[in-house]
Amino acid sequence: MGKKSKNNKRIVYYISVIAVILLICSVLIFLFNGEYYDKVNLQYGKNPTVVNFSATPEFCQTIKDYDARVDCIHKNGLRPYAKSLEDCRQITEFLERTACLDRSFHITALVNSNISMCAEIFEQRIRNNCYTDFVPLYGIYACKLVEGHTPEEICYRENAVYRLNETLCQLIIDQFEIEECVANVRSFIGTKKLDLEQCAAIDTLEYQNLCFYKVFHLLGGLDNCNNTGRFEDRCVLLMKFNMAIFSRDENICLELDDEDYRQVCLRMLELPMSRMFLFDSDNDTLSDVDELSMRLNPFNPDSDGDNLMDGLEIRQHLNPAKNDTDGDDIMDDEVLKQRMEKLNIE
Ligand SMILES: [Ca+2]
Ligand SMILES: [Ca+2]
Ligand SMILES: [Ca+2]
Ligand SMILES: [Ca+2]
Repeated sequence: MGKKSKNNKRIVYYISVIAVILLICSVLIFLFNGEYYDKVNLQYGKNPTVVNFSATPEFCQTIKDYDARVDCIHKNGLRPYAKSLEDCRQITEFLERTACLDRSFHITALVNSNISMCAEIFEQRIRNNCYTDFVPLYGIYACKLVEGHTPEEICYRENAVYRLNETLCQLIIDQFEIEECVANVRSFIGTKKLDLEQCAAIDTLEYQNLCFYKVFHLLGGLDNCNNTGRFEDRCVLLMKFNMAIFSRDENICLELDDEDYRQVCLRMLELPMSRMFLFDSDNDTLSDVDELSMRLNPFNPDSDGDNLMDGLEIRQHLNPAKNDTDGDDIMDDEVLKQRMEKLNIE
């Protein structure tokens, strides 16, 4: 009897060991597959830095950074590859070697959960992205390693978004960035809860739009817009616009109820895929698509007529849809003039 139970114990032990090995293998396959990487980045609403994984065209189009998007489209469908550090070191051309090593360090750091390896990355942007990718594990410790003021703030924002906790946005110094961060967190919460009312309550129109878009999509897209109550029109508009762009179907553009959306849609179909999301019809440095999402006029560089271009207002943290952002009876152009004079004096 004793021998039998000893044998049983041994079998259970071997089965457990095999199960653990299988589990580790599947995790590694999952990580190397790149999906983890892309999803982690997307999850934070951030541009993936490495996009040569087997991404879908839809995924590629969600990447904001122009070069990364083009790269993604070109490489779409190809198997991912991250050469080993040794292979990278064999490359004679300096830039190519550095890029290869950076990519390899980045992936190896993530796969081995080794944040210190990020320090080996040559290019600052990729190095910062590497640190930021450790937010889920290390929280703001990862942000502290990021170099430069803006990337640090972006990292804090990602930390807040990852934890779906808007109070963490207060780590950011700039008031405008705090508001962006809060809107970003709320947009993720709205998406997670599939709560359209929550989306509607977001002040920052860009994030409000993003929240709506994602929830409509998750609720079943165009076919289910009739279940979205008072948001039905918006659902139809966003889903149809999206469908027209991706199927490059002019007829769907023409069905759009909103004049700006219709015009931008037709315009986009005249452009190659790689340019259509960046195209800026009125040259105010905001793309047509961004203007739609902020409900600005894509064909008028100064939507609110206060003599300041839409793009300039965004960069100066003024409201491009109001000629007096804070309602203190001092017009935005005067506010900017005063700021400039102050800078000249100091
Ligand atoms: Ca524009
Ligand atoms: Ca404009
Ligand atoms: Ca303006
Ligand atoms: Ca304004």
